[in-house]
Amino acid sequence: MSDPINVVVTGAAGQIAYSLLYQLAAGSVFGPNQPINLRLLDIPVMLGVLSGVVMELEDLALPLLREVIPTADPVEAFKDVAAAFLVGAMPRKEGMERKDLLAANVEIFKVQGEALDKHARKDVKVLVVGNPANTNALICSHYAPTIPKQNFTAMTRLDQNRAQAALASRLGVQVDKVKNVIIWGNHSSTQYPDASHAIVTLKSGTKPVPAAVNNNGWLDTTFVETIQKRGAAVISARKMSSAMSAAKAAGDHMRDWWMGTKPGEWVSMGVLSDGSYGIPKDIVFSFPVNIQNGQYKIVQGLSISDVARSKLTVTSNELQEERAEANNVLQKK
Ligand code: NAX
Repeated sequence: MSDPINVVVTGAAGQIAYSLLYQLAAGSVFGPNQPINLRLLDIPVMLGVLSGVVMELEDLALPLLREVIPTADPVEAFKDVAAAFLVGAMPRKEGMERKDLLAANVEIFKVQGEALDKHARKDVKVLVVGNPANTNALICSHYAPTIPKQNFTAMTRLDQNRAQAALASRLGVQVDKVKNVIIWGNHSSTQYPDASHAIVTLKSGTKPVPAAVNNNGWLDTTFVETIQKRGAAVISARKMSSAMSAAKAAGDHMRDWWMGTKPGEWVSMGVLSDGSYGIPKDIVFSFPVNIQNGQYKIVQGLSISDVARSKLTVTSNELQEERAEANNVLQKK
């Protein structure tokens, strides 16, 4: 058994955290030999609800879960954390413009970036789930200058999981038979789910997904739009946003970052662009990555079709606009 690590979850009284916390306590993310101390951050008005979550965590009776601290104080929450799930964010209310949402969140992620900078381990792995996730991750890293920029990531794994499941369903295979589908860009409706480099294992052997689907029209339109709009479809049916699947994806993202990816396989993560594939630098953009020893590398050398290039431009333009709006808000403060 290793020594326990501190793990913080923000928005800990919310619905994604409710599913995520069990995975963390059960060892599904950091492994069966890694005990954890949980730091649960929410806003003061939610501390009553959070105390119920703490009771349930105790009642799980799971040996890997050592200490649980519920708090509304970012200093206490971020103390010596090795991993941070930044789930809590200001939700979009009716009539709220995108820039109002961004303004509210910029402030939250500035405060949390500063707290991480002062109190977290310098090798902390930060996963931003709260929306707008990519730009929130960028802001957060900006306010944590002593932590390497590559330690800040945004979640597009739910989009990847959705895309993988949709392709498996189309091909009539188990979901784990499909690999290497890519989510490029922003976790928003401009994201580009790209199946052109994906592979599928069929009874007859391994095949490129485009050849197995044999319908580029479907792959370029219906498939892309279904994944882009999947979040909205869940809200329309459930009257609440995706939570179980979002929590599972957050666990997948952190587990792969912690444990690594298998040879020849990649996963998508929102990471600071280094200019790969002609994407502007200094935006948090979802790329395919390989991970080894806790370090990810953007997969290089993939071919980008003209269709893909135009979609990458749309989503990177949106991220540049978000960054400009966020900077605007911060300069006014
Ligand atoms: P909930 O509204 O159920 O929970 C959010 C929690 O965050 C609340 O308990 C709230 O009090 C708390 N909170 C607000 N401000 C906080 C602050 N400053 N510090 C700490 N906690 C704070 O939302 P939930 O369904 O759990 O969703 C959380 C976030 O995930 C939202 O921003 C949502 O849009 C985003 N999502 C991101 C996804 C992704 O793929 N990146 C997918 C799922 C989800 O939509």
